[in-house]
Amino acid sequence: MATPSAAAERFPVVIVGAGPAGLTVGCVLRAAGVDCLVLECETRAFVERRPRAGVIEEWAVHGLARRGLARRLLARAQRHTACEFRFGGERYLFRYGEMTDRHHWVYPQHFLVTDLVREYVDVRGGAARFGVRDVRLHGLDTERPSVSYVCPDSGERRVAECAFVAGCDGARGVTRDAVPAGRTRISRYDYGIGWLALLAEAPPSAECVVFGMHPRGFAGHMQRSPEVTRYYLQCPPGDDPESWPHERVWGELRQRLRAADAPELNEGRLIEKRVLDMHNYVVEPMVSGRLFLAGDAAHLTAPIAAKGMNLALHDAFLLADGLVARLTEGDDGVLARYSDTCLRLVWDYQEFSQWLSEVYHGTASGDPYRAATTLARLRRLFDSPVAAAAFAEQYLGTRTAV
Ligand code: RFL
Repeated sequence: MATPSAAAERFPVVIVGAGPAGLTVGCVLRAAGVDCLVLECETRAFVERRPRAGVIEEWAVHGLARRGLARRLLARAQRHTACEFRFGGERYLFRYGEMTDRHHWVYPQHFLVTDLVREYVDVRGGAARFGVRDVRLHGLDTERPSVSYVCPDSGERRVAECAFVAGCDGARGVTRDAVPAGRTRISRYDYGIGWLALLAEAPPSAECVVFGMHPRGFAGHMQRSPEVTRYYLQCPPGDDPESWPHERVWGELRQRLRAADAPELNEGRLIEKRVLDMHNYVVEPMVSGRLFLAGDAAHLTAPIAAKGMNLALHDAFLLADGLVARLTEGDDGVLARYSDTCLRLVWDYQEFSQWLSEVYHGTASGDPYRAATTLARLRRLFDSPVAAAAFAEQYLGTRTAV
């Protein structure tokens, strides 16, 4: 049992979690002169190396740039203007850049987290405690909530008093569970499929993102950097990554991504191999008392449509702007609308994820009816300009404004 320490510290805002959401909130608060404390259960070195997302939407990069947070990203990220679908042994290039004059950015999530930690701690002088244990929230329905945690070095329990708590601790965090029972509704959706998520020490094997729809299951190819490529293989949920040795992985990738005139895959050592069970959830409302949830703590979208980090940034921009307005001008308007505004986009992206999931997985469902309707959806993308424009809008998130 940790010993409580004597004096409580005081910050206007305590942020739990140093992922894209928490760090973005912290950076914006610091730029506005609002003090805050970031509490993170992992070490700084760990969060700066944890590979995850890569695809960032254009509006999100504009949002980061407007807040002075995209300098390194804009210097290093790749600009993507097309994706490729492979089905029936053929390749179909979807040139959304030509169609819309818009693009995606590809920048590994841990690069962005590294940039944000540096900006928050080293440039904007934000307080952060890494490696903390057993974070607990107290008094969320009062005007003076607090967050306590166990300090990794001393083993002492420390207390940070505040006016607001930002719950940015991801899908496995503790802040969501601090909401009293019955205050929020959690809607869940389980796709009933798994993805073997792989990182290969190999250059990309195509110039853009590739989606392979194959009777053996979906396969995906996504560049991360000139040296590292992310691949996905559909597998049973709960499958053991150890049952996927090197030869089996590359054999399946070659089969599922095979198409006329497609270049051979560049094979390389697999540096990450984990099974993700595809499921989503949404917490409504995203606020309880003085606790504001943001990012994966509030909603999870399986990486099917590459939306999770984008949604986390959308929440973070709104939450940070709302906290700044409240704490510097006494204006409650943005915070009052926070949950409703975020949830509109969250549900829009959830719906697109479901639609896209059927496109990816229908072919391998074993059900000839679903396989045929999947093919009809895919063909429509290439023979109906209206269907193509609708897909591009959702894939790029071009209606999103921050
Ligand atoms: P994060 O990034 O999970 O950060 C939460 C932080 O909180 C810490 N934490 C705690 N700290 C203190 N006390 C506790 N009790 C704590 N519990 C947890 C954690 O250590 C962590 O540092 O949440 P955030 O900020 O909401 O960001 C969400 C994104 O990370 C997530 O949505 C994306 O990674 C999803 N995702 C993708 N999103 C995209 O927009 N585009 C993509 O291309 C994309 N690809 C992906 C993805 C997620 C993937 N995985 C691993 C599920 C690809 C993959 C494989």
